[in-house]
Amino acid sequence: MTYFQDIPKILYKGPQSSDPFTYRYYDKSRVLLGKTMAEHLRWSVCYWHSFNWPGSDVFGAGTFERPWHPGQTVTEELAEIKLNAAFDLFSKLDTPFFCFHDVDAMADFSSIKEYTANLNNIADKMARKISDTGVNLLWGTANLFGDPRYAAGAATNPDPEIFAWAAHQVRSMLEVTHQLGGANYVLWGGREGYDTILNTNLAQELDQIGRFMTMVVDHKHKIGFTGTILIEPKPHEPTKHQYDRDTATVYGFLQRYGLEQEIKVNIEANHATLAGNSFEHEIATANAFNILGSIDMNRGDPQNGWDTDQFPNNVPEMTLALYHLIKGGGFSSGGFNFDAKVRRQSIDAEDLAYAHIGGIDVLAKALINAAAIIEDGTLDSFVEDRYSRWQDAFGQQILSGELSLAEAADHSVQSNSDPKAVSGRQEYLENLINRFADGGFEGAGNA
Ligand code: XUL
Ligand code: CO
Repeated sequence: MTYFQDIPKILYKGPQSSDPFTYRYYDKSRVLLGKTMAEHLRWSVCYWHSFNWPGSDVFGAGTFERPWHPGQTVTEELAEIKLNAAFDLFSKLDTPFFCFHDVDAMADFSSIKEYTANLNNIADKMARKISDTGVNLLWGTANLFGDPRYAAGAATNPDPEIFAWAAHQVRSMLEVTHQLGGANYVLWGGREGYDTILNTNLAQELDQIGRFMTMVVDHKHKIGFTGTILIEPKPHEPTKHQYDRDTATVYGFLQRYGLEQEIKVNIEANHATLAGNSFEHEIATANAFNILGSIDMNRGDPQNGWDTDQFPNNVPEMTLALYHLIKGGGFSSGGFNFDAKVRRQSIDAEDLAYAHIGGIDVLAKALINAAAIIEDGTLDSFVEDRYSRWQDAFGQQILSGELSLAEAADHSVQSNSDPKAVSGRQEYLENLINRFADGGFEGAGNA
């Protein structure tokens, strides 16, 4: 008997189903473009929003009454009640993966020794749960932002003793992630930035975090962890400015510290929009740099300027995201982690089920749409055609470095060329996408 005892096992029943405890689009073994839906989506439920957040906000206390609820000290016993409930929900949703931060799952601690002991304790219990249920770890991470000691950053802290505490947490969680067979390890630099530039030495802090990332990568190789190390970009919140503000910025950072072959990105939809980018821009940018690792799936609210971490519900938007994801080759070690939380008034166990059912169904429907766009091929051949002149001899000479600026310029002068603009066909392409993404395709896709 657990908190989720009244939630049935969620099964695929097709688009006509009106039972809210069914999947209407997520049919895990349905094959699209040569892979099953489960293989494409590799989705995951996160511990922190679904099992730790008490429903509090800056104006009020927690609204959720979970049996393992924090607010009191999290004992070993409470941590175990939470672990059982979490794996019960994972199994009922039939999710292949989950994610957690060290402090999400373990009992509270008051010293570095107790931290280590409590983490190892829960890791042993979790290992048994993983083998009993077959729900695997998509990624592990360490919380380097919650404790007051990290107020001025973890790796970027002015105090090297705090850097060392962060090193201990990351070493420990990297080893636990390895022990649990995790597919990736994530570093989100929640406070690796500044609240005011008045007290901040940017160059110093960047060198500190550059060194930290190198140490993490070295340790990964030392212990034989074969998963991928991921940085999760976010522009701000909780700090005014975060150093890993978006994918392009992270790529520049990785190149500067020689880490671009070692670390990829975990792109979060709501972080992308906070940075002033679209979600699909971030995916396409990561593809262009070959650093797409994994995705934290959620959405913001266009009227709110903060990280609302809502579950996705916009199929046309997700269709574009899925299109770019598949064009980039899809996930290898990564997946879609629902870094999303139910609203503060959604206080019941069943609300957690509805949220995940809706989220994965939106992704499944978007995947069906994106596969149809790719199979149709019109969009892909349009883009290919648009650049086709670069395949000609002159284009190739430019790209291969054969021509200087003057030689490229002389080509123009000598041929007396007068090239004309051609239409970018934006509206035509938007109409094309709507043919697949507005639901009109739904019947055909599911016939
Ligand atoms: C915060 C956020 C984190 C990371 C993991 O905005 O997204 O939950 O995903 O630390
Ligand atoms: Co996230």
